[in-house]
Amino acid sequence: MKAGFVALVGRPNAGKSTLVNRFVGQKVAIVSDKPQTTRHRIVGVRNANDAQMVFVDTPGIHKPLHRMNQRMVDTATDALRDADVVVLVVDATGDPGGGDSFVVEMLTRANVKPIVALNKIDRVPKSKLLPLIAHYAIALSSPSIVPLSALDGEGVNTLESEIVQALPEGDPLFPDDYLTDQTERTLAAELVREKVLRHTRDELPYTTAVIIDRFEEAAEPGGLTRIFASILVESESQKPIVIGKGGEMIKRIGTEARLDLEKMLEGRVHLDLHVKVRGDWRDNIRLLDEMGLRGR
Ligand SMILES: Nc1nc2c(ncn2[C@@H]2O[C@H](COP(=O)(O)OP(=O)(O)OP(=O)(O)O)[C@@H](O)[C@H]2O)c(=O)[nH]1
Ligand SMILES: [Mg+2]
Repeated sequence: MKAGFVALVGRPNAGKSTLVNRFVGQKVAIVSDKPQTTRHRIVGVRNANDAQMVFVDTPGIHKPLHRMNQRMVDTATDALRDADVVVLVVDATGDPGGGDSFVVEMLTRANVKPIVALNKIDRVPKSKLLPLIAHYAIALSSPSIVPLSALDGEGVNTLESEIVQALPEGDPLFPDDYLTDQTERTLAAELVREKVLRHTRDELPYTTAVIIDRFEEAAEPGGLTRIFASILVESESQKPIVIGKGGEMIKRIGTEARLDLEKMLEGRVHLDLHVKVRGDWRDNIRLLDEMGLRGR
């Protein structure tokens, strides 16, 4: 039996959360086409092939301009320290740039030899893949490199074999029905934020956070769960964007999040959303702590 922690790290938008969801077989991390979607550490477990892989999804590594972003990047670097295996997830649709070199240097400094997952090959011609493989082979002095698509699953089995091979021998760290450390409360906040990310653009995805004010569990299985949440924005001018014309946007966000939540909770959900202005939330220690964005 093999068991251990597998950290997924890389630049924002590379596909780390998509990959963790595929490995777990369930949505434990929200996904969007906007960078910096994941803001905290997310554990998702996979039991297969005589191994327990404890995946740790991390925020994308970027230049931090707010306290929130510093905590995000710290979360990613801390995950390296605790990992038995590190997977560097790379978006293979672009050419390697400064951000990619920064991540490679960080791994080298930390003395980490990652497995490289070249992701999104469903959108990359084979001719573009070879130079990229050569680039990472040189930059990280011949690591194992696996081209794959987290979206359609191609190559994911190969990555899994590489991970299992690299894991230490050991007993499982969690019971085999344990899938994630994310509470229903956190997942509820995240699913609302996912819909905000999906429907807004420009600075809104970065300046929005979701806080659960009250979470009333269903009295019986399949019963009604009542969730009261606040969507935080940074300025009065952002409020009408989230609310939309005649409340159309907030209604759409609420409906889509509620449908996801009803599936997750296997019961009816009453979701009550409010938009609040909190000018400094990205630098507000109390709010960041409350959101589970832990500092060092
Ligand atoms: N075409 C394609 N798109 C993908 C693939 N994997 C992920 N994506 C898309 O890439 C975008 C980012 O995916 P995420 O999983 O949120 O990326 P992430 O690395 O977790 O991003 P952060 O949380 O911001 O660091 C989403 O729009 C995904 O649907 C893939 O294999 N192929
Ligand atoms: Mg993510």
